[in-house]
Amino acid sequence: MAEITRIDLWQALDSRGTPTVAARVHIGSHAATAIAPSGASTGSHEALFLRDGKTSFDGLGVTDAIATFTKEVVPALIGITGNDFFELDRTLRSFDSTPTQSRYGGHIPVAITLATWLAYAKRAHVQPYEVIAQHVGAKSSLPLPMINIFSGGAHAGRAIDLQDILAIPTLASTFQEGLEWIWKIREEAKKILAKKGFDVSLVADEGGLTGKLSGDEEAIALVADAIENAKLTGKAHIALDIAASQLFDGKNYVVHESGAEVRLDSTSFVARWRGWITEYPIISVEDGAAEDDEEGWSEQSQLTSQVQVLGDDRYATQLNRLRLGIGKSEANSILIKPNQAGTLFAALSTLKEAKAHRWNTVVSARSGDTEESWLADLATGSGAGQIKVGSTHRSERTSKWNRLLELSHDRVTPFNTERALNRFI
Ligand code: 2PG
Ligand code: MG
Repeated sequence: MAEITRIDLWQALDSRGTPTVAARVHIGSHAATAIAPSGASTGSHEALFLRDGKTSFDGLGVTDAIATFTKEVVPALIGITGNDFFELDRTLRSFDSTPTQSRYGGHIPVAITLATWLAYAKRAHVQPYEVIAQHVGAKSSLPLPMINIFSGGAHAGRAIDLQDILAIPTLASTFQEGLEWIWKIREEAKKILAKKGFDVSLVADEGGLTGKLSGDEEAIALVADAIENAKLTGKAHIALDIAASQLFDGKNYVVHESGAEVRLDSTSFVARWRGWITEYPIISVEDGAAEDDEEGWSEQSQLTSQVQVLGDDRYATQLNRLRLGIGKSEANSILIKPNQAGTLFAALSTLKEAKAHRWNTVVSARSGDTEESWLADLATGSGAGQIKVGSTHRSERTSKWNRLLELSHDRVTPFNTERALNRFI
């Protein structure tokens, strides 16, 4: 018997101290908990996070949403088999078929579907990643990490316009080695930032360094110098999350150069970062145009042979949106965030479709994340190839790195050696 026998829901806090939903799913005597993460730079196409808007936590509370969901939806989920992700998704969507789950939000369904997976793994006496590997039909492999070094945008009080400057240990031969390389790069970046007079003890939402530099390019140069100082030139490369939706006013992109505001049209905006990829060792660019800026995305399509052109807000882990992107050949990779999709099944369906079209997949945490480590199992079991979790600092980030180190120690899954990303080196 592997059916869901009970579901408990309660309000918890994420890493930003914001209320979120915790779900505990029971399969007979086995139970597991999962907490929904939440973003700061959320896209308009992703599953919604509905908050109560009352006095509790200044409107951010979710207890009313939990009470309604428990009464109206939970009874229909009891009795569903724990590894029948499809049936769980189908039943949840029979209560709310809107693309962004606008009736109940995606936060409760995602927490329940994740907890069901984890409870089922316990019931089946297997590791969580093994359940995912079986569902996806993938060969498990430890993902190549993409790790935040310097933060700006919505994750760091808009210190710079770019949201994330990350490093990838492209030539590392083990996960441990890769993690240590990035740690070294972050230490070198810290030294440079300290010399510039910034307080390096403060960290941004995802544990990265930050500071009000003169502009984006100074921050990119800082990370490039850190790679060089760590003696990792050619072995580690830079990834950017431009999070361009945050900079777009519907017509122009508003960025800052030495304190002055500059307005750029789509072509000039993409040309701006295209210049950076020729100058610096950048091999991956996420959300290089705003989510609905068709012109910007078509500009980027010309760069798919040069860098990993990665879509986050643009696809919002939604299958139909990914299909549109594949049809236009406007990118070559997608970020997979379970809470954007609203259920585990939906996230895995999007991941499978991307892989079937040979797009790279990067499983990603949110800026408001939790102490849980299931994301590491999700990335490993699905053979996603890459993972993005934030920096090497803060427990909600290290919980994922530490789980990957555990899997690495157990030597049951190899480190991703396919490295579809390496063609951009
Ligand atoms: C992103 C994520 C994670 P957020 O944009 O990729 O870095 O940020 O969760 O705020 O959307
Ligand atoms: Mg992003």
